[in-house]
Amino acid sequence: MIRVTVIAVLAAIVTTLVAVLIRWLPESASEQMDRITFTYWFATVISIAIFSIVIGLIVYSVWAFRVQPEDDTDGPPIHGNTKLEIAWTIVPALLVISIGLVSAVVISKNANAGSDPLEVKVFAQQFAWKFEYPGEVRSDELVMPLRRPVEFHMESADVIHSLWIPQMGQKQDVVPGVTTKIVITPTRTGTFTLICTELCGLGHATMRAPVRVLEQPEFASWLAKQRAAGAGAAGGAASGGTGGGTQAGGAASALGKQTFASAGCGGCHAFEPAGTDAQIGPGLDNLVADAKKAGEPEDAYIEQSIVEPNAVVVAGYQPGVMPQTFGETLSPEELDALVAFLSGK
Ligand code: HEC
Ligand SMILES: [Cu+2]
Repeated sequence: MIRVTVIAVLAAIVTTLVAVLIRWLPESASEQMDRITFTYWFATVISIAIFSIVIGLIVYSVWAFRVQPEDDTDGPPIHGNTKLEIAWTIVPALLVISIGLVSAVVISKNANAGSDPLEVKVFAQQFAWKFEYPGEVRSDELVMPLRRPVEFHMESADVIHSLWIPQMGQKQDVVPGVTTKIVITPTRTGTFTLICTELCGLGHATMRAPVRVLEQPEFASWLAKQRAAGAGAAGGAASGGTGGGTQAGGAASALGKQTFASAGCGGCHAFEPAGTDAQIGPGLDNLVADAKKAGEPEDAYIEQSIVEPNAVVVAGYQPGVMPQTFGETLSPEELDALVAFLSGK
């Protein structure tokens, strides 16, 4: 019995060191991740205890009851031990039930957004994320206030995506035709990365978005600034007719460049003015020549290539790779600005 205990304690020390010394999980940045981490540790401690007892018994038995040389006799007949069997059925059952209970409590707490969450709409499409805050503030970057629950309402324009910020634990699929929800309450400021964690097409690996957690006052002023900028942009567009042509052109090309980035075009295309060098689709620096080859005016050709990618498939490339949904997900202004940006106007 003492020997079994010694071996079990040694096994427990080794496995505890492996569990503690290696950083298996990222440093938590949300209340939900704290609870998830607790669940992991709860199950890990139970696992280490069971593992150590089993290893102690196995190693001791293999060593103490090993067969002697030249011993060809059968072992003594054993009928089993009813008390022991009841114990090793009930104890593991209770442990598994306790893990299930802890998990259920954590899942329900993690889904609770409290009475005053910040609601953020999330739009996922191949291969980009967009966020919308109350007051129609749109952003390509996810900005969150410290210690306030953020409830995401998520929609997909095309296929199944999945939202995940590793340090914040929570993970939820974004499914076309369904609005899924998830709650995250950040517990430390800093910058993080939102990752699409459901294989969604060729550009999947590029489908990421920057995340910033700010102190609540800083967040409030960020949101106010975005609101003012949004209102300003709308006003600028309205007065564009009477304003100088150069200024309108500048705003349009800025929108074109911004749309190229936010729609994820750069994940597949090399285009010098945007500074991208991806190779999944053809380079876009010689579109004039391609339009001539197709025998179409340049702007019409570019617009068609974006809205209806399969109409003309560039030689050497497969149809159906470029997302077919830009006609629906881009606004007419964004589309015009994108065509102007690509044609170099
Ligand atoms: C998943 C990768 C992918 C993404 C994202 C993507 N494209 Fe494409 N694109 C392709 C592929 C592949 C082709 C070539 C096949 C074809 O013509 O449909 C192509 C073709 C094109 C062409 C025609 C090029 C030529 O030489 O005639 C244009 C223009 C274009 N894309 C623009 C865009 C714009 C603008 C975006 C962002 C709104 C975008 N693409 C997003 C993969 C992608
Ligand atoms: Cu995705």
